[in-house]
Amino acid sequence: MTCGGIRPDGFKRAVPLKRAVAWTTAILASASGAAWANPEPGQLNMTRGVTEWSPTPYMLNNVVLGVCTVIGILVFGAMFIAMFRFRKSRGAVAEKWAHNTKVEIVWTTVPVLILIVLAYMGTGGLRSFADTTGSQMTVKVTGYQWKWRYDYVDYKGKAIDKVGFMSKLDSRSDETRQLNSGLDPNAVKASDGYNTYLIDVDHPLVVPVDTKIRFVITAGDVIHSWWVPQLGWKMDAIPGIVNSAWTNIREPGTYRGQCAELCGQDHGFMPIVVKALPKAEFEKWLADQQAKAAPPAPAAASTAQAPKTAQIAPAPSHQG
Ligand SMILES: [Cu+2]
Repeated sequence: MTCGGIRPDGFKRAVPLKRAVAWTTAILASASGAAWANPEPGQLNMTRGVTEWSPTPYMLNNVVLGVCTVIGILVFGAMFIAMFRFRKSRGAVAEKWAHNTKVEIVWTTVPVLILIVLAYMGTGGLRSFADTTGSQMTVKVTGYQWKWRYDYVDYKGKAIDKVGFMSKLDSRSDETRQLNSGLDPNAVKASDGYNTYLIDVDHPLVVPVDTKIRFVITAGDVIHSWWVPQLGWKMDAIPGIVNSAWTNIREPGTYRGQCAELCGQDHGFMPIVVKALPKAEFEKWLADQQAKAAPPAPAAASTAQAPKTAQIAPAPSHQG
């Protein structure tokens, strides 16, 4: 508006109709529900996410952005008015007074009150995020150069044994990204036509919806960061430290993310895919995984193992 007042012609030239339409479309798209599924190129605002908690950071972001915008307009508006309307060449003469107690009280008190309100809201958001009590499932996430490992620890109070796997960049993206591969990145697509170049994996993390899931997050080599925007948070994966976080996904779907901590030369090639299934489908998937992990015939396997163990046993007698 200030620019329009000064150079109306220049302002009109600078914002052609086409660009205005494109921006309006982008704003409307990010405000509609369609934008919450996965980040889109040109998306302006952060995503509202798909979980119980993700609207909290979204709301906090919008409030803070609103406050910043209002303050910015007031401060820069006052500054530009002072510079242009009261400039020396127009004959303006500066006042001689230097202090105004009333104004100073107002411009100290108002920002303090704004900060107290923002700190109160932000602390509330962090407290609810830190509370992993009442989780119905635990998944251990381990970051490695340059892949993720997921281990299912428990579900509905029962320990899960031997369900865990590595999750790394899908082979099509990996082949395409090689130097002089000659392959087209735009051709790497999911079945629904979504371009999944560098954001797809061989084994996604499969979780149920409407379940409070606790994540315990660590790393095996350097610091990584596990980040899926639709969950509303990211958490550092640090060797020797176990961080925790939680989520409760409301809508079934495929949610994509990436490592968000510069972790080495292939940092850009360790995406994250979370597949949220309805509970019944997840339980079936979990049962299948447990069946695969179980030894095929327990009795036969244990007797077959026995001689092997026995072969190792003579070692101490060698020393004696
Ligand atoms: Cu990483």
